[in-house]
Amino acid sequence: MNIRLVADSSADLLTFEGADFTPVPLHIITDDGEYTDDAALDVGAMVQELFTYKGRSSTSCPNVQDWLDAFAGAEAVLCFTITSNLSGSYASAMDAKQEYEQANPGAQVYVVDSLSVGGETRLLLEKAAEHIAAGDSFTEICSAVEEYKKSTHLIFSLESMKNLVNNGRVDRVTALAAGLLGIRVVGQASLEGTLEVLKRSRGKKQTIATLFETVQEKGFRGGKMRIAHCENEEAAQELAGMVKKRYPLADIEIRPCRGLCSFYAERGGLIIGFEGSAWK
Ligand code: X90
Repeated sequence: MNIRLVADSSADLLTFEGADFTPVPLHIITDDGEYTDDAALDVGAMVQELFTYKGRSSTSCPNVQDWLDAFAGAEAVLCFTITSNLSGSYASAMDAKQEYEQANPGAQVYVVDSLSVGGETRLLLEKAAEHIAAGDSFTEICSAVEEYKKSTHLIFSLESMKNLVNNGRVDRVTALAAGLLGIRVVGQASLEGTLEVLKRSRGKKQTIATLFETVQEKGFRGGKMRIAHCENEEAAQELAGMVKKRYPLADIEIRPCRGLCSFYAERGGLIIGFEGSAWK
């Protein structure tokens, strides 16, 4: 049985080597128009335009039809969404699952609520791909992913939370307590899939040290780490270097954020998914 992997664009993936993979874009909307977070999006140009743009901006998640189009023709689908606590993506994927299974008797769709974004979702996809390659059954693969999710984490550092606050994805009190201006915030995707501020830091060096300290506190001991950055490759490399020095065998990959994550993380942001200890 062929199993298709599907993920919304919060996972920052356009392709997935060795798997039947279909990405589904979210959208970034301004008064001037709309950016679709797909392979055709020029992320750098979008970040630059948004940097000088003064009007309103927001995002929207895939609708049921978008998901149905991605499922089309598949016998079995493993679908990954951004955290259901900050987006409607999971809810519309669940509606699409129901519709697809009704319209295609025998077809199976399993929707994974990543409770996260970016690199953590990517780790879940990698786990699924591993089990698909091993020839495991659909049920086995789904439970392996859910089991793995119990010990994967996501932390981030942000130089601005403007778009997160303006779109109600983090409450104003949290943002103000964190300090909106001039202070970098280090936080995590909480167990419930919300944005939780953990620490504040000043300056680039301190931020990277804080990130390194935080991954270790959360149980990273040299396993997989997936770093995404919004126009901050240098900081991503520095963090990777620090991790490699302590854990030479760590499996680290760095990539730029695509549109959705760039919109919310903003210039300078780092988003890090990694293997740690089990959530308690
Ligand atoms: O449905 C939509 O319009 C999408 C809403 C997405 C809201 C949050 C995106 C966060 C992107 C920012 C740093 C990581 C935060 C992790 C929190 C779980 C990345």
